Amino acid sequence: MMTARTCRTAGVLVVLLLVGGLPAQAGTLEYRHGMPSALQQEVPYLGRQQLEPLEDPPDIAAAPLLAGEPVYFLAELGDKWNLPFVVIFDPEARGGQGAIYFDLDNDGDLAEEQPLAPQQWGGGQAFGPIRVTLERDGSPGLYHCWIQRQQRGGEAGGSWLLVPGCYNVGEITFEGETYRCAVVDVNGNGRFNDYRLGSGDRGDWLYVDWNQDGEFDARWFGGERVEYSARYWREGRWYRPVVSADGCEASFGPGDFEFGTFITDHEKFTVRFNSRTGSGEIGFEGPSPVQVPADSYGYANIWVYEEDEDGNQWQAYGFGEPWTRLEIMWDEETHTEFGPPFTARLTPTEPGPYRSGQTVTLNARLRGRDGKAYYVSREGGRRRPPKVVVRAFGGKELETYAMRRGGGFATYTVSWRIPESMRGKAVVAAAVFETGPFGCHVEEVLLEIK
Ligand SMILES: [Ca+2]
Ligand SMILES: [Ca+2]
Ligand SMILES: [Ca+2]
Ligand SMILES: [Ca+2]
Repeated sequence: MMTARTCRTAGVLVVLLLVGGLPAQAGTLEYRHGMPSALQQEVPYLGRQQLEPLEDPPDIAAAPLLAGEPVYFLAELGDKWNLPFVVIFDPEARGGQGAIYFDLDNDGDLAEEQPLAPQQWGGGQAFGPIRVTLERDGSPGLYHCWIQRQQRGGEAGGSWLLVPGCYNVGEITFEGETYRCAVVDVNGNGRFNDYRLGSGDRGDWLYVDWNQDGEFDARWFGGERVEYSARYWREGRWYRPVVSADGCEASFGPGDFEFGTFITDHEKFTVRFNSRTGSGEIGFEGPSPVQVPADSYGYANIWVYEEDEDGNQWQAYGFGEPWTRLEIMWDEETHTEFGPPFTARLTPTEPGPYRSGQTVTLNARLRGRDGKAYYVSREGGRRRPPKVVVRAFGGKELETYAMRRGGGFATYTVSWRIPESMRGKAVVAAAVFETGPFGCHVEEVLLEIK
């Protein structure tokens, strides 16, 4: 019989340090579990794993006595090489209240499992707590989670989630200082040390109370959320974060990587790159040049900052396709261009010539030199949509129309009913964005109207 292990006590850690040679700065975190709503008072986000109903029942040894038409799920928890856990939802159990059966010992026998009744939580139902022993890096430990059903407007199925009912909290040492930290299983797979590997993927988080105000700031960048990765950048230096799979230990080691030099012509910027070799996402700030661990990266998110003549701070945020690849080679320089000066492009969704009275849809985007779409905003201000300006060919301004957001990331659109007055004319249309101190080239389109 194995003994389930929760996080080690300080006394046990001392012994392990002598025997196992763990890094001396390894913190020992305390495992907390409970209702997610209660846990979120300390940790803003606990994570989730989306559960998809299976089309066919999985191969199981024994089923519980079911009252209704069951829905089957597989939940991935613990070590990657373990079989997923079988979950059964019986909508008619407990007099029509519904119940969840979770194969706690993962032996395919669900007849032996106790039905879990729903509790109302978070605008839906939550079944739990599920208290399961997981193997993580080969050692067994306790993990608490809930199965949540989110239903909108009484829809029959709804969406199903596995929500962690736990996190680990304690202290971490960084540059000789001690900070409060929490380790969160954001992708809800029972392990606390997953890297984010691509844009459609999620990794786990380490919260560090950097400003020591007793709270974890969940803002995405510049906050206190460390997206767990093999490399971590803070105030111009790189570190090697280490979190154990069970989330009980967290430390920052020295960032003794092989570096290349990243060069761009922006004075102030922030970028996030996905590693294409499986080391997780990294983020760092300019000015250029920056020493960056040698790796093959894909661009994920980019921010460029500039100040205008009146001292206002402006920000351009770029994301999405094209998924540019960037190779940072050891001891070599990599020059790259992104962000402004922008190109403002207006695209009619159907080809001309057009008729007066016809309604044409015009889309506009602001593209950076990397080809990505960008949003531009002034600090403290709102993102202003662009205007479409229509001019007579080679002449004066005829009409101006306000655009609205729509049709994808950083895309604006307007449905333009071509006025009678433009019949038989060739006009020029362009999208005019507010780009503050950022340079912008406006591309005009010629529209021939019959
Ligand atoms: Ca059993
Ligand atoms: Ca079982
Ligand atoms: Ca995880
Ligand atoms: Ca804080």
